[in-house]
Amino acid sequence: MTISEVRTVTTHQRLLRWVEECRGVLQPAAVHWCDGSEAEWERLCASLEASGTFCRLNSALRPNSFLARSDPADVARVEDRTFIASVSPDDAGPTNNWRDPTELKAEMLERFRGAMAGRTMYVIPFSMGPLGSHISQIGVQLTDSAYVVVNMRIMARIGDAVLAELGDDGNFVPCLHSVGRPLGDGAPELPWPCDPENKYIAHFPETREIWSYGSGYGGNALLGKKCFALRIASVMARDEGWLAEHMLIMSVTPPGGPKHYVAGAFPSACGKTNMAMMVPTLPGWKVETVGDDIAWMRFGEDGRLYAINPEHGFFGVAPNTSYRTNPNGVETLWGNCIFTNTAATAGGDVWWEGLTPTAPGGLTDWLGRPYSADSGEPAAHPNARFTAPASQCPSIAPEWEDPAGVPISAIVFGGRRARNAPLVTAARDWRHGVFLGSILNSETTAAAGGAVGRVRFDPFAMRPFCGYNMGDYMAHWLEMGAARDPSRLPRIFWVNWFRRGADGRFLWPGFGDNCRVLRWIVECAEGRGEAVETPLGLIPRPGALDLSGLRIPAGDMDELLAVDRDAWRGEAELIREHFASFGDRLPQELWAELALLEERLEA
Ligand code: O2Y
Ligand code: MN
Repeated sequence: MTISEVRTVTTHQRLLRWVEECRGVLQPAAVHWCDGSEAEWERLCASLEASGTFCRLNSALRPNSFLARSDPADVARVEDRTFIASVSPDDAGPTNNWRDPTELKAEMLERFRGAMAGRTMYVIPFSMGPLGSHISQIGVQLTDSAYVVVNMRIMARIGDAVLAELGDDGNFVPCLHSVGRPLGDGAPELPWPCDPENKYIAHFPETREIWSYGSGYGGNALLGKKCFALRIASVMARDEGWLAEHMLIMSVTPPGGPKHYVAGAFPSACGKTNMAMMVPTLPGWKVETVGDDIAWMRFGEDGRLYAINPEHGFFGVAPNTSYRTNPNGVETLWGNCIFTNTAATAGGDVWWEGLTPTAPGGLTDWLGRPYSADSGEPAAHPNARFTAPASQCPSIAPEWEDPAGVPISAIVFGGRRARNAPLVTAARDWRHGVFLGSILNSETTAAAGGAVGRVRFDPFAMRPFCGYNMGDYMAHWLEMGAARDPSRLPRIFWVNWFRRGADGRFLWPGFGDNCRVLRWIVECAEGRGEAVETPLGLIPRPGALDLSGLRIPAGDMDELLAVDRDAWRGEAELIREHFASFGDRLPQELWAELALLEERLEA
């Protein structure tokens, strides 16, 4: 294809030049501009079946759906191969892997040279957020993976409509991706091509570019998600005065209204997708889903913070998604889905641990082997995923694609803590809320490997996803709330669903009963939540949490809400170390908040 042939697709000169330049380096056999149509989906899925990447599921059980099994060496995001290549190492900060951008580009160019030989280079114009929203952004991903194209079609708005929106000179983030396995010289095609020994997930924040090489999986390869919507967007948000956050967005409506919108940041393995799709246990209360992973937020002229979900689908972790933990999640998956690394049933459907209490007979595991429960191994990979259209979620909010966004009443930070962190704490004001976000932490679980129960700070649940120095990021949060009418700002909270008693039992039932905490949160947002002071923040006054229909012993409730002074003196020491790791990039206001916490602990 020559440049004149593609002119019919777009007249955007910068885009055409970039595609041509990349074609020259990557040397694909063909270039395909994705139009995002149903016919294109069908063609690509058929080609993925032919290459052995996809196995079509039984159409009677799960129409228009496919199972992919990845290379066992390409099963998750790779944080140690994720780079922030800012000009100065200090601009990447202590939580990121820094590389010099010139050196990294030279090194990666050697990998990219000829990397698409024998393959098609797909050009995917995509919009993060509804087309036409002033909060949305456009990207263009080049990839040699048809699997990536069909996943991107679910996760983002792609194709001709996006090119139309881009026009002749619209701005876009260039995202370059290759699985790193050229075909040629007799190299055989593989069901899951990749270059597992040489993965690079690189971000160039100053030039707002993404280069990904060697992996075909999830966050490494679907570049609109973590790479663009969080790492690069966080930099854009800093520069342009908005927020790009690792947050779910949900609505909460009491009987008789009014509807409130809540955004929530939780580190991995804390049940964010389940919470976004919660079925509330309080009679007459309604929860709807706007997004399960990412929120982009800008202040409106009325002084309120408006959020959109920049995504169009869910890339959810399958294991432990069940009718008990997330009925709306399970219902979302009725068809039009891609499953990656789940087990397969004898009847041509998918299965994973936790979906049903026991494994059905005749399973094939995620590696394609006959499964035996006696093996002690799981049938599905623990990071097995579903890619599902958000529109299919029974709890999706009718306004989830509103280009104006939804006004946020409350922001909730949550971690997994067996001890010390109360069920819910309200911040006194924005600055104190930013402090609570900055000290967000979670205990490592057995599933994550390494030491169990070790506290890991994950400020704002953004540790793996902030594209710049986390100290500057905290300063940006402070600045966003400064000089704004406090009565229009969202109230900020910290929650912990995972506190355990001395006997190791979870003290709080969680799941749909979390709406009881949400009830208090929206009451606080309306200025009528009844609260008492603790050194950490405000907790519900005894009796202020609606526990009707629950049988929780009073002693358990006391323990759930307790702020133990001795334990928090220890926590304050850990916070001091955490803050010190950011050196002079840690805003003084946060040191001041720590000093206030320490003072209150001694009062
Ligand atoms: O392992 C991956 O590539 C996916 S990671 C992911 C996917 C969806 C939502 N959140 C995450 C995450 O790591 O936070
Ligand atoms: Mn996430």
